[in-house]
Amino acid sequence: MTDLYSNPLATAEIAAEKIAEITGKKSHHVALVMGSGWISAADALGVPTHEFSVTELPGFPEPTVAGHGGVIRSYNLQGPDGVIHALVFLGRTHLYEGKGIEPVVHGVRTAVKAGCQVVVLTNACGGINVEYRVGQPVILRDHISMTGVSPLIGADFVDLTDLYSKRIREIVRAEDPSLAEGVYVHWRGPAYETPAEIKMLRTMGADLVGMSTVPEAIAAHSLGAEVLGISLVTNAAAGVTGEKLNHEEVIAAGKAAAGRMGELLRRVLPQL
Ligand code: 8IG
Repeated sequence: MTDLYSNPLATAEIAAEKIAEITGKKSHHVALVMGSGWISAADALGVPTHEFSVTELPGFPEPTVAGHGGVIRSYNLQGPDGVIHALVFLGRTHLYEGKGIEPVVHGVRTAVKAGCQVVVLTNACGGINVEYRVGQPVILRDHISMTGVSPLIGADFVDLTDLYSKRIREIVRAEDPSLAEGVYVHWRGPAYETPAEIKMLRTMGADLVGMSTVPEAIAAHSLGAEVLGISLVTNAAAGVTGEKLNHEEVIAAGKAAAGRMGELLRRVLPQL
């Protein structure tokens, strides 16, 4: 029997076949995972050719968190060399949901099996770097895993030196040279950090902290896809300003930046 936990890659392959069947597109070229607050940025990509629920595919759990969609869209985007097919996931599964690591990376595995050689991972996060402002997008240059949880099993000693593709980062920054680059920390959550933990993370060289992206980046890279990560700073991390953190603030900051981010993605995706 094939299920997500006993055979994750085979389940991703079946999910990818189902996407081809639903969309009538033999393969997709790029995948985007839209984190909290990013869902409205997807609207700037235009009108999708198809939209369906993740629950139509094997291996995806019901979505649970407010602001996280559980919807997949397929877009045809006009690029310099013709039309590219983009697969857009509105929302994701997080480690803090307690379902284990497999559902967290099932979307990107499915996308790579569907043909995507580029995976764009977006998220909302806290800003550790005191120079960052709420509403500011930051390109991921590298990460630190504070969960230690890997999606890989066995002797899969994959190199992560160029995990966040330098080639793609250069394309993005050519479009918008004002974008900062930073180091993202994966924190399991669901509780945010304490002020003392933020001070520790800053000392370790971290600029951003959030509860996603890192396992997906590793899973996509290990299957041979190139990865771009973009964080939207939606709050100052604990202790940075003295204010408390809340989920509504996150959703509001995401909505405010959605136009700029959607436009950036629309220009960049066909070049990848
Ligand atoms: I949005 O300050 C968002 N996600 N760990 N810390 C962590 N995750 C976050 C934060 C934050 N803000």
